[in-house]
Amino acid sequence: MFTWGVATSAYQIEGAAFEDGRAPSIWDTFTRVPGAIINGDNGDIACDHYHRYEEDLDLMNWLGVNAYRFSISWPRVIPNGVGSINQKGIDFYDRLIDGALERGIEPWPTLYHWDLPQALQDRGGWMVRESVDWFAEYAHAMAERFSDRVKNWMTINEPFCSAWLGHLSGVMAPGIKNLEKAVAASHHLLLGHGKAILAIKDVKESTKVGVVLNFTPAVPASDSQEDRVAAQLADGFDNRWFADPIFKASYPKDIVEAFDIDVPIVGNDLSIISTPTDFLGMNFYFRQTVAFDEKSTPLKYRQVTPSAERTFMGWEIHAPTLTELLMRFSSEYQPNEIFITENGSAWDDQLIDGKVEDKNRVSYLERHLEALFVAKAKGAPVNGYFAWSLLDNFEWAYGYGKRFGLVYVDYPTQKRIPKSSAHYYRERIKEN
Ligand code: IFM
Repeated sequence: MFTWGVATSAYQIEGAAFEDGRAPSIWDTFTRVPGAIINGDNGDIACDHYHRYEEDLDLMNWLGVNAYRFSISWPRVIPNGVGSINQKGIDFYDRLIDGALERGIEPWPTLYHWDLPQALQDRGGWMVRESVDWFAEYAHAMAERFSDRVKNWMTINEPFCSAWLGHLSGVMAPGIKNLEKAVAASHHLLLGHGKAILAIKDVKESTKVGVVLNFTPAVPASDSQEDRVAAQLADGFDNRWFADPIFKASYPKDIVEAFDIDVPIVGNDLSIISTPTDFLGMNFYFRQTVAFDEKSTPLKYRQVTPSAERTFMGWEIHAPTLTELLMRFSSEYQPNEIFITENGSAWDDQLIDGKVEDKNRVSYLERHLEALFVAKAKGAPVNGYFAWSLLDNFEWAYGYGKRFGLVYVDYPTQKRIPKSSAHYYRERIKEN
């Protein structure tokens, strides 16, 4: 059966940031940094999903999805990151998982979608090697609580963002700008992923465990040799840096050389990182066009914006890239199974007479689903699709101004209004 789902993440929708024993995460801290987030927004209330999860599960039921990808808020269930468990946090996810199952929806939790407990950041966060064991301990504890009902786990969401955006460009929490620290964080995130697989399987061997990587294929701005090298580097930095260790037990040589920094590999780290995953979660939004740029650091290229159809994020819309990516990945890395764990688009949605007619999102969705099924017909082992996102939500450094939901959220009233794209997705699922 094809998996039809929707995806969300804890910090982006839950709210209830200071309730029932939840402790701060690095995002609670980062959103307080002046100028870090557009409009000074934060996730304190977000979509109030913590209190409205029943209504949100009903919406999923109405859509007809058979899977829900969400993330567990680490500081809600283990406020200090390690040590004592917050039972009220566990109770919330118990209710969520049970409520999903009652509606015939499989729960697909992600363990880490960027909200590291602040208590662990204070001890060095992902930059220090101990983070690997903190994460494995957390994974084990969650598997013990939920693996009686959860059949598919995802370890880490988009380590690219945590490592590069959180520790190199600093546009995401924890807001650090240092290549050496970013490289260390990337290695510990990957190692944490490997150890988390072992921890989950230790609780229940038959559980399926995957990782979620975001892929942004790169095309050269021109035919010049320099631009073609730039596209290779962009592919290495964005895509291969995270896929190669997991699927090939090595870091890409060209990027290691270009960084000119030692990756803090110890002993058999690479064999732990490449512990077989049951599936790959692939997030795809857009492709990038890049050009050689002598002055750019740490790699000599920059993104350019040739005229093309773009979303409200400024991201190019190019659905055939999804087919190419799925084909490339299937042959180059040979995962057992692939699930598109995120795909979607932000638009300047307008609520008019109680309706949101988001034709652009419908068209984006339609084209990307078509691209997925072309790849499937050609043999890519892609067995599911999760639309990003169920709801409009807190879009990180962009705050609430960028809406990705199939369902519009009127934040002052927290009213949920299914957009045209929700109706389209519902019909598409029914047809199948
Ligand atoms: O909102 C994010 C999500 O948290 C991770 N993947 C990309 C989405 C859109 O930017």
